[in-house]
Amino acid sequence: MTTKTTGTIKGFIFDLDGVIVFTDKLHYQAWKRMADRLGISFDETVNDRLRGVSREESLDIILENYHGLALGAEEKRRLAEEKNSYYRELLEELTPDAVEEKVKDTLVKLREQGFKLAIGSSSKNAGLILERTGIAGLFDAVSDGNNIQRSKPDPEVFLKAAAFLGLEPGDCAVIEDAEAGIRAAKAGGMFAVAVHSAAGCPLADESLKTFEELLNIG
Ligand code: B16
Ligand code: MG
Repeated sequence: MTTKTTGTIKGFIFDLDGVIVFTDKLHYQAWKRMADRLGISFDETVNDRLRGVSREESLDIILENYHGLALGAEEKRRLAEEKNSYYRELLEELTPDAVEEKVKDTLVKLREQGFKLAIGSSSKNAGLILERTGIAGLFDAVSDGNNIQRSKPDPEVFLKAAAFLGLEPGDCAVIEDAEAGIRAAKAGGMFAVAVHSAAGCPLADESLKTFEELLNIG
């Protein structure tokens, strides 16, 4: 990493799925269960396109490989609900061990250094995930799929997170594993930090190899 110290960062806004906790593999299992039932081809490559994308938009991407009769809005709503019920079954098995120690340690250190921390997630299940993993208390604010009208790459979820923290967008760094999230951060005027599957994204201001490198930003 080429450490860029902007000097203006006062808060960090973290994507949840794929950054703080690897629920991405649970999303995959749940969509796969629904897709298999309908005979839809669905693999990790398609799954990668769902990162940071809302439940409804994810379903539309999966249905690109559905060759049955056209589905109406009500049938699509039921399919999205079916997937969500499979996903929530899997979330019930989450424990605090699902969050890596190095992630928790880094969050604690950032707090000790005086930074404000928020979640900025497209998920409507963010509250349940934070509760099951026991890390809700590490964040000053949560902006998630329940308080937005438009999903990433629209910046709404991050702009709301910054507002909840009482900070200007330009004072915030966003940590993301999805290109849609990096786009959202840049559209919102924030410093965009890419990790995991987004690392190397040319739109990002910074790419990290390890989560702990966050301690060098700001
Ligand atoms: P839900 P993030 C996103 O979370 C996931 O990456 C994406 O795969 C999912 O479709 C979306 O949340 C909505 O999730 O169905 O639980 O409301 O990466 O923005 O934290
Ligand atoms: Mg994500």
